[in-house]
Amino acid sequence: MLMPYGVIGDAHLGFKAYDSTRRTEECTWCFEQAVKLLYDKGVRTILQVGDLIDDTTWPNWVEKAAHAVFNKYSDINFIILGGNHDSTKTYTSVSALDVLEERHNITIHNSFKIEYGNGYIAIPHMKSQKEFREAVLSIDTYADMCMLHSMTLSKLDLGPNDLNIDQEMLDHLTKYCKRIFIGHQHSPVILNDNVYITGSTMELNFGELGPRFVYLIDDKVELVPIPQPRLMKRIDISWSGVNDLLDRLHDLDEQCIYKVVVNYLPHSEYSICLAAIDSVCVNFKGDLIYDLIKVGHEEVEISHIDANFDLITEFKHFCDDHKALVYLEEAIAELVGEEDDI
Ligand SMILES: [Mn+2]
Repeated sequence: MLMPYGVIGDAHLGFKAYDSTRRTEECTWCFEQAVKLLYDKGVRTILQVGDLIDDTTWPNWVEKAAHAVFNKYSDINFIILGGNHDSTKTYTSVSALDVLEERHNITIHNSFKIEYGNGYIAIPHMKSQKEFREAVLSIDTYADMCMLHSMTLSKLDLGPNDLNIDQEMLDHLTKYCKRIFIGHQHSPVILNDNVYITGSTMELNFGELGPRFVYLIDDKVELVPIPQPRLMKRIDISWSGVNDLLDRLHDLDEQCIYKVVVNYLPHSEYSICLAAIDSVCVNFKGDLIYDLIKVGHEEVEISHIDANFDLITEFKHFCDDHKALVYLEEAIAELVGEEDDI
């Protein structure tokens, strides 16, 4: 691989949010900015770490816009990894990603197994955590860089769509690859000098806000911020009537995307709040989503979930704490005894 080269994170081209075509367009705009930033620094090889496209298919107009970028930068060699969004989910049909390979300046790695390129290792999205883990631990070839698409050191109980690289896998990869770039998580994180979670090219939701970067790799790694077309802002309001709500939302900036969260809303005033906020939405030319939280349903902020617990043990503790439930426990034990396959 020729130095310098660049790395770009999840682009999610065709991203659909808030029923906003404007936001979908901005997604392609951010991707183009990312390419341009690297191009202007002399980069002619760009690796993209998965989820270039938001789905296995994309609207015609998004496809055209993406091709316009690839045409404009036709002397860039794009090396693109299959992510969980754009790999062929049914494993039989063709993904829009695979069709992109017909372009002269694009190489796609989307075969559900490890592929070795010129100076790099590509680990695309795979069908199971087991295959992913075995594949990573089987690597015995040295490379300048490795790209993959997964959660990193996650303690979450992952769904079939999420792969996870654990510490053992990461240690193994680090032995063979000088630099590791990981796509999938949308907020960028530098784990150490060698391991980068790239983050997406655009802020995609209110849970993952913050700056976005492209990565310029020469002797060292330089992070270059990607400009964002619109700010995403969250407004928290404790309900104290319609007038107060309308007051707080009267001068919204069209250059922002808002999430309005109304808390402590009495059940009896839900309808009037809904009507008020709908009237704000109708008159606002930007994008706004809202969450109306009734009294007794306060939003729980989850910053960390450790799913390493045993459900039966937890249930036993629960029963111990609630003596009245002891009969239920016995009843369940009896049932389990009767039917082995429960
Ligand atoms: Mn992903």
